[in-house]
Amino acid sequence: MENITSMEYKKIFNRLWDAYAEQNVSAKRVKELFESKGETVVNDHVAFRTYNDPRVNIEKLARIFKDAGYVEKGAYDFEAKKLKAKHYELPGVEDAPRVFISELLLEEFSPELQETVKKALDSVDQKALDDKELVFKGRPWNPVSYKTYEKLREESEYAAWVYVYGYRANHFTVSVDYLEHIGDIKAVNQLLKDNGFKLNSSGGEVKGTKEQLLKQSSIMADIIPVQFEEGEYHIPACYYEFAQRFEDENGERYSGFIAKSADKIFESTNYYKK
Ligand code: OOG
Ligand code: NI
Repeated sequence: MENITSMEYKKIFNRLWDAYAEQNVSAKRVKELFESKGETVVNDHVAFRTYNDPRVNIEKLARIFKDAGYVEKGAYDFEAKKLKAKHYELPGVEDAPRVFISELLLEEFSPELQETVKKALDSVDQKALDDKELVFKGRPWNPVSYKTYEKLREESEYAAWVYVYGYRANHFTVSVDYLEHIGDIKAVNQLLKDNGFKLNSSGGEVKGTKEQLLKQSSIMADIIPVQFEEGEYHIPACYYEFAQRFEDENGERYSGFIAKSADKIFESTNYYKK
């Protein structure tokens, strides 16, 4: 049944997709590649990143989705990367994308990193951060320094990514289960490689197993020009992910995330040589 709530989510994701696809040409090209094979692309999930400062934490980013009917489903810990995450679903709407939001645990980093993030957040009008539309706002603080970006990267690639890109979809994820012609995640990966896309191979090109009920892969983030105080630099932006889910012994399709696989997927925004 299409009710007002189930329409609202479509508007949110269309808006997020437009900004994401414009900035990250590879994602758009991959979607077009799949469509040229007669596929309709359905999103398994869309992911966001943030810091755990109460002004911008997971709960803050989740509001717009909760208001559209989403409910919290799973919570995850990433000890090595010092991150936490939650995922949300829209009950009763089978093909609505899940929402995956992670946050960096600031208190586990150096006083310098904490100070950098605090300064950025302090420079923004609190009203702008309170806006439910924060997920569309990109980076609310300006300008950014390349030197600071590099400094943050020494401690956390994630911290540096959020510092530059702020609030936007970090990645969309194609649901392999809805593909009618491209059989499985291995076939997806082969097609991507044949067309010159660079896979994230950290921990293997396919993360997860049938036994874990979730297999995932991703292409490395596009490297795009970003304007810093010191001038323009090319750095990794957003990536595109692929997910194949399996049914458990009761015939129920798994709907959560696998922390061990996710840990490697995060690295899709790391630097790499072209
Ligand atoms: C999230 C990485 C984890 C997944 O599907 O397991 C993830 C990120 O890169 O922000 O997306
Ligand atoms: Ni993901």
